Amino acid sequence: MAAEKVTDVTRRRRGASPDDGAGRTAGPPGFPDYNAPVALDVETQPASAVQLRIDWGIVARHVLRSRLLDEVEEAELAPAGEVPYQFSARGHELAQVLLAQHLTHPHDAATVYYRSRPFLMACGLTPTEALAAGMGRTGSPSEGRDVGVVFSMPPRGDPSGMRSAMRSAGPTVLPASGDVGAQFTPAAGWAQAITYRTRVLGESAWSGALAVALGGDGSVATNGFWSALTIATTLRLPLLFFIEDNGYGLSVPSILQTPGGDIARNLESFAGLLVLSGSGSEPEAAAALIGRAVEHVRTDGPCLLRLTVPRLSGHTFVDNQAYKSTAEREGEARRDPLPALAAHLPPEVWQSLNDEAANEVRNAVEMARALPVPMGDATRHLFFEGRLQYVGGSASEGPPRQAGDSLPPARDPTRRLNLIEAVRLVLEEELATNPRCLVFGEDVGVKGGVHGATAGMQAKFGAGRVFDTSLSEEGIIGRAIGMALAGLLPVPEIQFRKYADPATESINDAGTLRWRTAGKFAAPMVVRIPVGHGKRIGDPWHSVTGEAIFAHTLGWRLAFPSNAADAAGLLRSALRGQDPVMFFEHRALLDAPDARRPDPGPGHTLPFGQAALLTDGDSLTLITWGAMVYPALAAAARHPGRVEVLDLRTIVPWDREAVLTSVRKTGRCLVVHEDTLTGGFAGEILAVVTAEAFTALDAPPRRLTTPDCPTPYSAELMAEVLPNAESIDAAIAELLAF
Ligand SMILES: Cc1ncc(C[n+]2csc(CCOP(=O)(O)OP(=O)(O)O)c2C)c(N)n1
Repeated sequence: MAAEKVTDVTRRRRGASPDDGAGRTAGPPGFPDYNAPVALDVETQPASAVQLRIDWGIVARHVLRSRLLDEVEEAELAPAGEVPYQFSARGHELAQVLLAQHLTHPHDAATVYYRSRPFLMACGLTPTEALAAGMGRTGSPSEGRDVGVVFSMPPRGDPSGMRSAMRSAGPTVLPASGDVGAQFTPAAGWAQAITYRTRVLGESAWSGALAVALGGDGSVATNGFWSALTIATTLRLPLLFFIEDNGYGLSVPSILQTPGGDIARNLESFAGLLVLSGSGSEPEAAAALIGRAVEHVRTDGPCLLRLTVPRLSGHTFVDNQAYKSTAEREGEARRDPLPALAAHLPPEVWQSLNDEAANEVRNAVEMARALPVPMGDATRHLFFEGRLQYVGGSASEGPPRQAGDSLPPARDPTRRLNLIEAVRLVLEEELATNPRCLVFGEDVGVKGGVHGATAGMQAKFGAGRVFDTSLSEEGIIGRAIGMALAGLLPVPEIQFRKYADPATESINDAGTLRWRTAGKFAAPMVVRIPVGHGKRIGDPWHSVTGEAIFAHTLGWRLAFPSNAADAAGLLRSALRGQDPVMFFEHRALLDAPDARRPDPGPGHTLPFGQAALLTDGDSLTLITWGAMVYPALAAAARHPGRVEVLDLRTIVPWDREAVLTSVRKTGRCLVVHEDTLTGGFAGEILAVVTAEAFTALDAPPRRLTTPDCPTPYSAELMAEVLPNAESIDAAIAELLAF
């Protein structure tokens, strides 16, 4: 096939300079000048910046190993069921291997997808590891936990195979996701971390690094793609969108993913983006385009490179491609990059590389078969278990911080704080003592947050550390993943609980990231979310608590404090932990007199999983949390000495022992929460109480919650559905009389 037109449309319209003439500026005063040219550090100056000379022998070696591995899987291992879920990369190899040659900066990172194995192998993944992954064996990157082509890899060695002082390490391959499109925002997060570490922290070792996200033509239709594109271009981040367009997303043609089927063409007018497009089957042309793209990203900002590639096999082994015509398949075969690559080498060299690769693959099959099947630890690594991950978290570059170290002196202990002040004080302490901590979200910058939690913070710590973001919750959480993996401590705010909905995919992926990599990677972050109804008003959008959904979201800790002191202690613990944390701030409590407490001081931490016993009683245990604590206390006061009120304070983990000890003493149990009934967290507590304390019960355990309906806007209607002191009192009376 004739060489495709190489498109470069960006030079003529690169827009966003600090003042681009349209009145747009780079950001508020103090905001890092993302538009300023990046000065490359001499020692870490990437190879691409000095015109990488491609060694076609090395490229051929990687391409052939990948091709032969796919062939063995397709001919032998998949039909025999030894690799139960096989994704072939035949046709994609050349483009990916060429890309890997350029990722030579020690702080380069890539987010990959299931068809990225050639890239992984060119970055150091061995054929044995690749096969072990497909076979679900020990010794694979996920230790048999994840689909064999859903990879992660801490940096290793020299991806180009060429010795040079400038090529000391391969990229960090961030944990891939099985969700198409979920790879883009973490890459944007890593790219933003590069910018942060270079420009805000002045770490020259990070200068010139880049992030690249690999994706197919289907992935350009996803939310994650557009979110990352907006972030990368508005902030001019060193992010390469590397799109391998094989014309199909499974069986759906690319014309349904983007109009006309060519994302590069459609992005021609996107400001701040270099757009390149060409064939991934032609060695010289592809190498030139990739080199150009990488160089641009390292020095100038984001680029989207679309390379057309053939998909020479089905989407997976079981896909017979009946949706493609014979002519189409023949056309794809003609675009196979291997013959063109072979032409770059003398036939005898190609033959010997082929023989070598065949031997290597054959040996790898035997070695992978001999690896043990992972047994008995499938539930480990959901949370931090005491051994620090290799990649991710601000502690991974130094010892974890101890409580009370290098904090500002104690404040006036007689001062009473409201809940929002407590949150603000702890965040400011963290920003003051941990330069790797960043606070960001919608309106948290100049405005100080719609709830005021970050008021004045940007002025104190600068717009490089406390900043506003584009309106994309997937962007906020996905980017926090990338930042955390790059060693920062992101503290994003989601403006209201309901607006975490668009981030669901990223939240789920962040939670299972440690587990999926068998403890090698982790993305600790603290996500602050105002939840629940307001002091006087509610509605279906701003009043959700929804803790049950996050309790069911694997790998997240969840704090739900009811007062200022608990909020301070739990937030400080969260910031020093190694797991992702959801930190709920109840809107009705932010400034409520009931929730105010004396300042517990800068060393105060509160462990997760420790309930507070608020009243003593001998006849009933009332378990609650958040804003429901106060009507529960009012109701309990009407039954002096009889009701033991427990404030759980954290939902994940929750204090089973405190609950069971109390229920065994009182014989009765009532759970009250603001979240709705069906599937609410009360169900979980009552299931445990019933199973573990059945013989101690004198009455059926009960729950009192908002019924299964959204929070209404009318104050009268809202009062009708929320539990209150009267309805709680009635439930207590009923249970006591049983
Ligand atoms: C969010 C999400 N939706 C659907 C799927 C199922 N799925 C897996 S791959 C795929 C097609 C993706 O095509 P493309 O991005 O073009 O990559 P290619 O497989 O062609 O390399 C689909 C629909 C998924 N994994 N994730």
